[in-house]
Amino acid sequence: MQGWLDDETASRLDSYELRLQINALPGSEYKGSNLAVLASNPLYQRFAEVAQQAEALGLTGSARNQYIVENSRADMGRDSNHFYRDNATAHIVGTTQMSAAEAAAYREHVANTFHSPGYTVESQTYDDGSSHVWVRHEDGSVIEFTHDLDGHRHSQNEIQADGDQTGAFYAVDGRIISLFETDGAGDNADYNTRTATYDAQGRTDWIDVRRDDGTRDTTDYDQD
Ligand SMILES: [Ca+2]
Ligand SMILES: [Ca+2]
Repeated sequence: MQGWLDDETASRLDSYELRLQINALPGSEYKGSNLAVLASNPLYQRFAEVAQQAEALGLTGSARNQYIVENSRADMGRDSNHFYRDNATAHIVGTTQMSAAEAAAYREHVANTFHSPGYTVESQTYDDGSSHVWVRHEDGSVIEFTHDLDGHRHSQNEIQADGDQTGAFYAVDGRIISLFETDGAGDNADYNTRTATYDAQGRTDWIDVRRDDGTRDTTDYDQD
């Protein structure tokens, strides 16, 4: 099982590094959507995080790659709603000719070992070059990302299974322009939506609260 997931993780790591190389090429049309994928796919985010740790540990070459694979294996197990975990399990159960009782125990062991919630990634690139990515988790929560033509993150929105949402809009330099919350679950009596807008210095410029009864409260701090 471990070897199976490691093989898949290593080939994903290859494609991750290829994407990084593509980004280093000047004038690639593919660059914006490629950056968007690198920034929003949970496995690639994990690679970026672990690669940094490997670098801090002074690891290079195959030792570095091995470190990344070992520390991303559990993340690979979550990918595509446990597609690789479950396929490997079925293969192992079949080829080792386990009895029904053994197979049940083995499946349980695997599910307990690689237990992080699964997810799927869906993405779309539009005619104007901007892109939209949805990471849908097994528990019903979704993280949505939008990126512009050049791959700058434009927005990020987390939608919980109960409908509550929290999100942000970003300027091209990564600065937060606004934060918003939506009480989709209807369990917060004091608001339906609330939005805070920030100026270039990060100061609160504007707060807009819409209540469940349709009334609205706005506060203008009149910043730049
Ligand atoms: Ca709520
Ligand atoms: Ca409410």
